[in-house]
Amino acid sequence: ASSAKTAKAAATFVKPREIVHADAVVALREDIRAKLVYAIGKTPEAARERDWFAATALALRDRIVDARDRAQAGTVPDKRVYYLSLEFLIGRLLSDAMNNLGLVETTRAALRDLGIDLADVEGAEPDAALGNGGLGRLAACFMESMASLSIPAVGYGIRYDHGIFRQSLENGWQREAPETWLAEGNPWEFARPEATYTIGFGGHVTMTSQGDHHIRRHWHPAETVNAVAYDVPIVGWKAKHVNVLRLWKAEADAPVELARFNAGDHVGAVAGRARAEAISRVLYPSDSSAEGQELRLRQEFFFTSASLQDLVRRHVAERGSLRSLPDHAAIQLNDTHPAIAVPELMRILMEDHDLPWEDAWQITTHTLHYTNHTLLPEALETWPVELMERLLPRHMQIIYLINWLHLEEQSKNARSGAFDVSTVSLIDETHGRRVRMGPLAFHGSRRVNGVSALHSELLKSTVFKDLHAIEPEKIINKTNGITFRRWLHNANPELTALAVEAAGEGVLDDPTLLERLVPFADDADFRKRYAAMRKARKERLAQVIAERTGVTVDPSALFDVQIKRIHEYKRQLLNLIETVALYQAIKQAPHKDWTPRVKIFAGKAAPSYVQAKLIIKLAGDIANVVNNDPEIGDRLKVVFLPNYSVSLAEVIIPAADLSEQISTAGMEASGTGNMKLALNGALTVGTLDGANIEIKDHVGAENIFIFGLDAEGVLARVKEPDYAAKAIAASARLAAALDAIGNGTFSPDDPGRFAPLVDELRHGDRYLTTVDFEDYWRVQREIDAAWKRPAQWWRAAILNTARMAWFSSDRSMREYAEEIWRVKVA
Ligand code: B1H
Repeated sequence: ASSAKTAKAAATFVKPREIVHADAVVALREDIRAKLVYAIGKTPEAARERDWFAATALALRDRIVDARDRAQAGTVPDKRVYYLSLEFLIGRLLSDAMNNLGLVETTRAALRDLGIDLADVEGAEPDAALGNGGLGRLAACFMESMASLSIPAVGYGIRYDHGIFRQSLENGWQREAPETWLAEGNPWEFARPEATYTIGFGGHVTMTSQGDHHIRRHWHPAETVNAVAYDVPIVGWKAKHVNVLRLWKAEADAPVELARFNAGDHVGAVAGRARAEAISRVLYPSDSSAEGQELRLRQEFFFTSASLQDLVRRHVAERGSLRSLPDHAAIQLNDTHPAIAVPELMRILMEDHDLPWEDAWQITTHTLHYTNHTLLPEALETWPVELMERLLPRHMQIIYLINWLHLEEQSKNARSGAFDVSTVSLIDETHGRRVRMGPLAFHGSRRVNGVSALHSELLKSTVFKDLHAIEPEKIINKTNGITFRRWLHNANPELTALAVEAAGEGVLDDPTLLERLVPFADDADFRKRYAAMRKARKERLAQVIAERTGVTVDPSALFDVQIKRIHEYKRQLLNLIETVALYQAIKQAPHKDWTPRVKIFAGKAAPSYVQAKLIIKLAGDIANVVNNDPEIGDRLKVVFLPNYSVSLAEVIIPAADLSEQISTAGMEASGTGNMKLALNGALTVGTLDGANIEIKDHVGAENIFIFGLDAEGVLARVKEPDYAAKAIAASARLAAALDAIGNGTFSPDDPGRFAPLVDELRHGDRYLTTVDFEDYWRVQREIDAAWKRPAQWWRAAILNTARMAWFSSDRSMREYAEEIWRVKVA
């Protein structure tokens, strides 16, 4: 709580834009007091910060409900969006709620009257960390933007008891502990036990003849689990609209098996309950790799089936016939995790609503849409046919029939002569028989989108090449975005105040007005104040670094930030090798005028990802040597901040001078941290990958540092034999850095510790780290030089802020609404 307090302290000296009405303060104060006493059951004297948080959240939740009833009471929207996602990384909701209700200063004043500091209350809220990284955070930004644009939408996901694990460092090694955000309840949610659905697993399928050629099939699951709804209201900007995030909790239909209990088997009587409830117990902690376990498939089907049953029931209640479903519902599948929606919607339409196959297919393929988030082969989901047949026998039959009709169509189709049907089949026969969820989602959807311009083009030329040839209109691009309410207004109130001063209040509603900052980039006084804003944020981050790592850093040094999941393709290792090379260069020329840098890393590794965990250890070992070398002093510091989270990102991002976006070109589908950092005025050092390319187009090539091979260059280089050995032979600097890492310079207690990392670079280097090293070194020295010209540096930083408006998730959501969902935006 203490560092959250420091992070928020600045808000007190920003002049409030909000008009604070004394009677509104009194009303909120009394509501908070009443919630504390009657809903939480505590006296103000006995209340802890966590209790004040819950009371404040409950009082604000009442106002969100009032806003919803004012805006939407009794109205049936023409069309709703249903966003199905296994992850929603929403983080803390208090500042979102206050900001969008226009009650930040009112809440601060109400709590002050009660003798409570708002910053402490904010710090007491646990992050809702129901996601791994970019994919889950994107879903959260999209929910906020849909509410702000008054797009009627429901987000559907799982109410995990345990979100992404808590990371700590033990001697520099990552340790995982369970995360417990629900331990003290969740004041934002409404339990809706009346919205409970039965989810089946296993069992068998029967056939009944309906006369003539009509055969009906019916699934008889062997096992059933209940899905119980919990609703979190999501309030949009200025409280003009409220949507709901509906999260499903798994419950056993019989909490105790009475017969076994009565027979004396008290433990066995509750075993089924544990098995059922395991489904919503924990988020799978893998980012960008598919987890092939049975429980994961159960999670996917559980939340998909519950969500489809819920929206079908709502549609029938409002409209009667399911034939009009595509006119009133647009379902977005966030990656293939809910791709089982294709056969499940077919099954519901045919089995529960008696529609013939052709009609069910027409409805399904005009209602579903699919977003792809990755090209990495290890992340493309496939499920063994044997497992699907055992867990979802009816769905497997439907998939077989969809595939048969699809392949028949292709063999009839003249154009198909050009390719082998096995490349478009929904079943992969090469690694045992497996269902390919990407092609299933593609074939069952009306539109398929990638998440950046480059990524969408690569979808067409690589993973979906042949399916794209069959339906060339299906793949479209929708570049990702971020919500400016959280990532600018809430995370950086000082920069927001500067933007309002320069561009007017309207910039809060319409970020394209940030363009009005462009002329201020040439105003020396404005630059000074922009730099002062950054300095204040860096001082606060320095405090957090000191508290959490014990390392003292100088806030006037260049803060160089790489914050994201640890993955080889994201190349934290490239950054660390450059760190070692820089360390060696400083040691060789200690009297040179080096630009002081603080290299800041944060991010979690999947618990089973051995190389990623070793990279974290390497960062810590390098930090120990570099930070304690008296010859280095403040010229280079290295810190790894543990337990990266949405709330930690909110502290780091406004304090960053340099944003590391250095993935191997063609591998990062988009990135969204890159957008948050550039919006807050960090200059990007990056490859031509994902959305970096579009960021460069917007901020201008002279205001970003691009290096390395592009995606085409990568494709060409991997065909050259021994590319890594050649790159190492050509760079003495690289060779020396690798030698130091490999020979135990940073791990004298275990000299061979990092051999696996170095050997992989020397003999494989799938991510072309060695190949891009020299150009990365070159551009980093260019950055050192640029830091020494502050007028130009801050000019470029201001131009980044001024030109990032296009990356608002409001723009993304408007594009989805118009081109995919065909829903009206208010
Ligand atoms: C992204 C994932 C992902 N792409 C599998 N793919 C997962 C894949 O649990 N799993 O099995 C979880 C997550 N996540 C990210 O999506 C991309 O790497 C980013 O580049 C992109 O910005 C983000 C949002 O589109």
